[in-house]
Amino acid sequence: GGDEQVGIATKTRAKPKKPSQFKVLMLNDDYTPMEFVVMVLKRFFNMDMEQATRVMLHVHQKGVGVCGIFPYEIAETKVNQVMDFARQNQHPLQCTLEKA
Ligand code: NFA
Repeated sequence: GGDEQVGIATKTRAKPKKPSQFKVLMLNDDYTPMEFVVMVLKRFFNMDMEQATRVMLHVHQKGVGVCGIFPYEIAETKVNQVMDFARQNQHPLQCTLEKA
């Protein structure tokens, strides 16, 4: 018969694409108390006292530091949680995202 299905080859394999990762960065400022930053790092990034203190001092001395690396939605949520918590406590602490 003349009506057989003839078609072009179609690629069906999905490209194995990793979900892109985002760094959550914390920025230094002159006003947020060191103890508050340590509390934020413990509360939202599950750091212990030693890790939190090390990251806080790094940000204090270098101006910026990495709190963690997460898939986009989680990184976005962390940034919002930190910014809300800082605002509620009237501290100018800033947090942002950067593609890893
Ligand atoms: N620089 C702030 C202070 O001297 C402490 C701080 C550290 C703020 C890290 C923001 C981020 N009180």
